[in-house]
Amino acid sequence: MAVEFQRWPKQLEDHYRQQGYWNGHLLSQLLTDQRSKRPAATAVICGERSFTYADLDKLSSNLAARLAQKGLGPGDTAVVQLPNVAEFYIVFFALLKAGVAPVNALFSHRRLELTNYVQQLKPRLLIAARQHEMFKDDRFLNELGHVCPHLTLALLLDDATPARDLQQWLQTAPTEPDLLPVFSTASDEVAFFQLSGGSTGTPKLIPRTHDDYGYSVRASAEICGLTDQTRFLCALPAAHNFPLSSPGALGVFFAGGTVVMATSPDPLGCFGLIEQHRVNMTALVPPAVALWLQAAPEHRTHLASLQLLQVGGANFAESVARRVPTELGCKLQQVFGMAEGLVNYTRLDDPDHLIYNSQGRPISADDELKILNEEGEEVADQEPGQLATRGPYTFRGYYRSPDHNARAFDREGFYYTGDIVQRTPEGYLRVVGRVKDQINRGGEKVSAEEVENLLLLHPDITHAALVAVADTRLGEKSCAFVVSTNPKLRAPALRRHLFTLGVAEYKLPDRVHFIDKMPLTAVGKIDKKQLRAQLATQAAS
Ligand code: J2J
Repeated sequence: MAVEFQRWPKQLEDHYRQQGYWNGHLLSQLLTDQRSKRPAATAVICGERSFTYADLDKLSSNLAARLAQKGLGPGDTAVVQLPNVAEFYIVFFALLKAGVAPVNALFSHRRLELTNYVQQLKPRLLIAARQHEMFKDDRFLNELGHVCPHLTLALLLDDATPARDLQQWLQTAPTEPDLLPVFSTASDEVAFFQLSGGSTGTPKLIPRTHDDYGYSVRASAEICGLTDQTRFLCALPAAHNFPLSSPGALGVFFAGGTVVMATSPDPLGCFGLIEQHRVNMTALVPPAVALWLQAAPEHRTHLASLQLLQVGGANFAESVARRVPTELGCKLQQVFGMAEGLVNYTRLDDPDHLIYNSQGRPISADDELKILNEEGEEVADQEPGQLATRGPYTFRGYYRSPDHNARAFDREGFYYTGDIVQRTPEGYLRVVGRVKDQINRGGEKVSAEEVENLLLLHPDITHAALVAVADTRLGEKSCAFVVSTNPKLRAPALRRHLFTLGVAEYKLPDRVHFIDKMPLTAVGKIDKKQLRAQLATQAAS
């Protein structure tokens, strides 16, 4: 039994294998290879604790074996939510070894997101942390059990009862390992689910196979020059595609280096870790870079070991990009990627104009790109158009979403990214806009439709529209326009409404405008262009 997903056409699969992109390895082999090569080397530093490759391998094997004893294996799924701690990787490898496909929720996700993942995947296993407000007691756990009766096993970081405590499951080897069921997973099956930034009413899950994800990790590690000397600071949420795979922690493990965990990108915490652990590389979103630049003058000596800063996830102004080498004392690499697949990098030896003024070029010679105008025709170099792509590590369909997939892909299997880009004569991309209905809040993606639907659940609201508004710190913030039947309704009550529904805090509208009626387009849809124009005029005045 395996998890269902949309495969690549056979001809492309054969081509990807012939080219060596898909090498037939499971993702867990990244770890088992290093366990053989350098068991005593440090793989992860997490606060006062440090884990060798042998530790990571043993702890993840313990958990994998005990899950297998419970009958979990290929075809099973899991919902996992852990903060930036070493256990995030240990659990990830354990599930890969057991053949259980997890979705790794962000730690900022709350009741609504987790319930949705559980509804979609119907997992038998949940792994979470008691430190999260949702899991302070068992109420939400029980609720999830009602939503999904399959969910029979919950393991929690820092649980008081040994039977449910994740640490116990990691530390204790199975009693009769010889009796373990032997499962086999194929490398072209789903390894795990990535989260889409989303532009639809409900969050979408992205199936990623061992073969496709493994290729993106190995190729990224090579492009970024990772070695066993790499000491990577994971300051973004560990589950996010960027710090996980571009080349991220998995790339570092592939190269035999060390990942240092940070709880957030906060400059002061990170600068201390960089100095203490001689970190030489990290990945940030643009708003965090701005904070680092602000803090750097007084703390420049802490950053002496830092050689490479990767920046991606949202628009990065050229004027800020140019300050990185002089003020932080390291090289800059721009990264334009997406959890759906395609990742672009500026190369380490690129000329300045590309490093500062482009978002890089694709990983693979077999990443196929089309840049299309509104009529669906390919545009010339330098002309803006929507980016569509297919390739050896770009997925072919969201999990169980046939209607949305019919819109997100064309007949040739190209995925429509919703990003407006320009291609330079050198074949590099510049991200210049977006057609998808999403707000990019400094790298955190908010689907307008998702928040609008939640606003409309309020009894006093008849119409709602969420649009982006320019913000100096985050690049964009969200602004909700609402039509209400209750003249006394105020923004705090609306935010409370959303918060009570259990949505992640970053999705709450930063601003709320009450209006009498929505502007409509000729066909009667809400005219978001006009709403954005209103905001722009207000800002200008
Ligand atoms: C402008 N917009 C960007 C950039 C992503 C590496 C890096 C980032 C992500 C990521 C990732 C951008 N400039 N440099 O998965 O592996 C916007 C685009 C894109 C969307 C994807 C990775 N880099 N973006 O951000 O799935 O709109 O992945 O389509 O979170 O972020 O978001 P996400």
